[in-house]
Amino acid sequence: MTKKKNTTRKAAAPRNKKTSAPPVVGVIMGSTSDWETMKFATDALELLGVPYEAKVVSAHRTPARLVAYATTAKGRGLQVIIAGAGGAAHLPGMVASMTALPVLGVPVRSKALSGLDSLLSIVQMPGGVPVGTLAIGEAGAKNAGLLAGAIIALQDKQVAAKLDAFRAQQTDDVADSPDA
Ligand code: RP5
Repeated sequence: MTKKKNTTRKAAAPRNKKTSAPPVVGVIMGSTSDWETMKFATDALELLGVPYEAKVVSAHRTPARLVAYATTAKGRGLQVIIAGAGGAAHLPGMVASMTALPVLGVPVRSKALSGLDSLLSIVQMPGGVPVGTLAIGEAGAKNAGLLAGAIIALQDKQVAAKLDAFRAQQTDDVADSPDA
């Protein structure tokens, strides 16, 4: 049977920046509908010059893909995984259960509960299987990208320099007064 393509969501599919360097950060999400949020993570990684890959891996709809991804991630050279999901957001926790790599979880804003369900699903991990949980939505995705970059920067001077420059610029951009 041929697979039916979901053309209505084509524009929202994760994009992988063409780069010669192998990815060190894996950005995964439960659905193409999460890409609108998760692209803020990859934007941050691009800003810091961190090679990444972006994939759709659903804990509920593609469990075999999830197992394959999580169990091969470290061997493929990934150093950090950012996992975003919404609603009953099992993806970050399930990935963390199958790899010792640091996993950063991004709660995607859900239609029904505005992402509070996603947040609670991701943050309440039992002691022993950590997921570093970020804020709901775009800010969480952006910060996941920056945090992954900060982890990579511990052993990569070029990424560290870009991170320092970003932080300095952010500080410089703050006005002295509200009407400046
Ligand atoms: C979750 O269900 C996904 O992470 C997404 O946030 C949510 C809705 O998915 P779609 O119905 O849009 O594919 O698994």
